[in-house]
This record gives sequence, structure tokens and C-alpha cells, in this order.
Amino acid sequence: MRMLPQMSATILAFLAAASGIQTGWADQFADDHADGPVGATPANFGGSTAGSVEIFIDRDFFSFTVQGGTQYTITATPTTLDDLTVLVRSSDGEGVAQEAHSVGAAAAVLEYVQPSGSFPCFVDVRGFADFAIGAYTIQFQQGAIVDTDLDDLPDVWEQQFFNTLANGPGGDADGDEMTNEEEYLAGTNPASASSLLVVTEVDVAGPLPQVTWSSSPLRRYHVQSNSTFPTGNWVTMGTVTGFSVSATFDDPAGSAPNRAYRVEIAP
Ligand SMILES: [Ca+2]
Ligand SMILES: [Ca+2]
Ligand SMILES: [Ca+2]
Ligand SMILES: [Ca+2]
Repeated sequence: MRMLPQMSATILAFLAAASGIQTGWADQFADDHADGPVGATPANFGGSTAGSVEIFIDRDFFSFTVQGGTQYTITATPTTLDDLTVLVRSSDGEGVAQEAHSVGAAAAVLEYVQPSGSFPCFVDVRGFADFAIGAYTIQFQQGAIVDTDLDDLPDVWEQQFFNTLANGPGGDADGDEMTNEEEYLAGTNPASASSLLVVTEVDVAGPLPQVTWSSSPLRRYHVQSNSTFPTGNWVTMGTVTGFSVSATFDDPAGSAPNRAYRVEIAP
């Protein structure tokens, strides 16, 4: 958590969070599953759905609502398709996780863990590097988060970033002043010092002070202010859903000397 003081003044409020479905994802051609979020096939949890990449640029979209405290396993098994890639995307198209299958492997198995919240999301299946066509099946499974070493870090997440369960929640493997657990909750990379939750700018040039921070898709943020920093209380001004790598909030109260801002992950 970093804080930046600012100065200026105004009134009025609005949430500047981007939202909605990205345009330009219209269906490219009629096939078994839509090529974008509109008309995406609802994920069949516990079952198996057949699909086909009919041409190189085909994307087959599936939709579901990702829920906090849940571990997801998405298994895409090629039948006649040589190589494929599976991606989890937020509702504006930002990639959240992906797994590629290569020739010789039985399937692409994508595991994803969501700490909190509830968000619409999409999965798209495509030929690897848009260079393969053929049939596949896809299975969606969900369950409790697996944490065999009982350190509050999901094993899937630990393996993904560290290839080991040896790191604990209070450690700071990349030295960016966010603990491993904070990075899990924030959706940042615990093995990269340049990936962290930080207020990147407070812009006081416009009618309202605007706070900008490094956000992650499928996370919600409380934007807080403190008018008598460093002694006063922090007050939540609003809650913003992160979609892409950056989010903004305009301070409705304007500014005052010693007014400071911070951003935290909403539970
Ligand atoms: Ca298709
Ligand atoms: Ca663990
Ligand atoms: Ca860290
Ligand atoms: Ca980091």
C-alpha cells in the first residue's frame, strides 16, 4: 500500500470504472460456439461439451460467473485438434489465466483460484497460435480451494508462481513490500517486483482529483481518503471493479491540504 498526498478542490462524484463488454468481439462466422462474449455458451460444470475449431481464427467462447473461495479446473482435450490454448478472460477481455496444450500431452488443464468477489468471466478455446483446426471437448469443474500446507496460499497459486509450496503468506519473495498473501488477494505476481498494487498517480489538473492505481481483473477495490493525513481516519469513498491493468476514481469531495489517498482490496 502506497499513499500520495494531493491538493486541489471540487465537488461531485462518479465512478470511473470501465465496464461492459468490449466491442469488436462480434461473431466472425457462424459455428458451434460464439466467437465472443455475446452468445457465449454457458459452461457446463460437471459435464463435458464438444467443440470444434473450424478455421484458424476461430475462438469458441464459454461463460460463467467466477466466485470467491473457489478453485476452478478447466480441461480442454483435443480429439482431432493437434494443439489448443485455453484462456480465462474478464468481461472486458483482459486475460486472467491461460494454458496451452502441446502435441503429445493428453489435455490442457487450466487451474484458477478466485479469492473473493463474484464476477462474470469468459473462457475461450482456440487453436494454438491460430495454427490448428479440429475437434475438442471441454470440461468445467469447481470446488473448494486446496491448501495442503495450510498456509492460506492456494497450492495451485503457489505452484504457478513458485513451483514449490515452500513460501509462506508473510514472506515477500520479490521484495516489492507486498507479502505473498497480499499479492494473492490483489491478483499481482508474487515473483515480480514490478507487479504490485500501488497508487500510480493523483491528478489534480482536472475538476476533481483523480486517483489512478495498478488494478487486476476480477478484483474489487475500496478507494479511501484521509483529510488530515497522517493523523486522521481513512474513509472509503467508493468501490471500483478492476477490469484491466489500471483503474481510476474521481474524489467527489475535492481536495484539502494534507488530503491523502489509498486503495485496498475489497473483501
Ligand atoms: Ca468453433
Ligand atoms: Ca498452500
Ligand atoms: Ca511481494
Ligand atoms: Ca509482486
